[in-house]
Amino acid sequence: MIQKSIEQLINEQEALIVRPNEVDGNFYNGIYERFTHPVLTRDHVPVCWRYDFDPETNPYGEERLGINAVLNSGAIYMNGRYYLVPRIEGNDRKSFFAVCESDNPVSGFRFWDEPVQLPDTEPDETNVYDMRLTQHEDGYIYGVFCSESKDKNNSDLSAAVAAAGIVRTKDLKTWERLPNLVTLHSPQQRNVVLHPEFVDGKYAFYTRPMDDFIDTGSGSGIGFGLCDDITHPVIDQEKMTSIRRYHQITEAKNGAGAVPIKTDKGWIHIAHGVRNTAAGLRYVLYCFACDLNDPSKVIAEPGGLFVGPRGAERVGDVSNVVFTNGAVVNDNGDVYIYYASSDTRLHVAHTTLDRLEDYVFNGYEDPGRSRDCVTQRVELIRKNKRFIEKA
Ligand code: M1P
Repeated sequence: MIQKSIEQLINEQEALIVRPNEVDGNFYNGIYERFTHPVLTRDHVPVCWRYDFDPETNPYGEERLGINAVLNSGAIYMNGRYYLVPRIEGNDRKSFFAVCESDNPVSGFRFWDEPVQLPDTEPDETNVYDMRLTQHEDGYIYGVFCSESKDKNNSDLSAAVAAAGIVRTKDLKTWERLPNLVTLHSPQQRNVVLHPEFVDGKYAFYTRPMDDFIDTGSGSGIGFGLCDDITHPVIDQEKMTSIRRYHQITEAKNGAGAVPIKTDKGWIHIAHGVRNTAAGLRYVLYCFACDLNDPSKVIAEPGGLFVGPRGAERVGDVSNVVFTNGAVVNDNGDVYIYYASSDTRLHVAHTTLDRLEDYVFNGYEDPGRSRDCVTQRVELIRKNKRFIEKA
């Protein structure tokens, strides 16, 4: 039997944390770069969160509170540093949050000493996950996350209710919990994102109306609603923004992802779209932009997927999934998109504001039918001829 010492466990983890993360040279699309290694995995979670180091109570040095996955992460850039608040899922299936910090956007992320202890104001809440971090113009950093409870009105053991939980902080250390968001016309909510600016003097949320815990049912896409008072958050009207469409990547469902990024041309969203397949649901990322003066209005939506699962990313607890709930822009206009693969580990992709804006505003729209897609592609091939001749 091999029994690792505390020192060995700590040293191995340190080597993982400081490992350089290079751009993956096997991938190129001109839009963004992928990286060789994930930025966070279950092995990055401090060993003292998992092992009982007391030989009296743990003579074999066993992992007592194992971690199954580190995935979907909120992200902010603040004072030259990168902060992630990922979803950490224990072996017991319960998720929780923790703050990780680095001065490097693609590696070196270290967990703070202890996980976030959310104020326990929702007695029925069983699970929490997928926090979006919004640096709001009111001066707070808000965390909006899924607050999941058992559906007491349904005898099915798996029946659950998803709501949007809200916390706020100024330092990522002290968290004030606000009441869960109430949407008067939508029974359930997940993937809710707080817009960073006031709209008509109100707090603005991107929502995802759902009839049920998994199926969005009549919910036709990503919604948008305003609320007067964030300390008693109620949305009485939801307008639709980016909607689901037949035979597009959003057919089964979609949801807002990273907090929208402000550019001169509009608010850029990096969201997820889901379609159903014989192998189960397939999640990919896609982009759209909303009007600067009316952030409920979609003004650009390039067709197709922006990031899809590739190679090893395709396999995990929930295979064939990429998902984002955090992206940051640093002082140089670099954009880092933190995305999880297959609900198992967290990666990063890099682009720049200019490239992202070009992709979103000049990308081709999905024409909706194979016939028209061929026409679109043939036009591109013919246009390219003269450039190939010159090359
Ligand atoms: O398993 C894939 C994702 O499923 C959910 O997203 P959605 O509500 O759009 O179906 C979320 O639970 C997310 O955490 C998860 O990654």
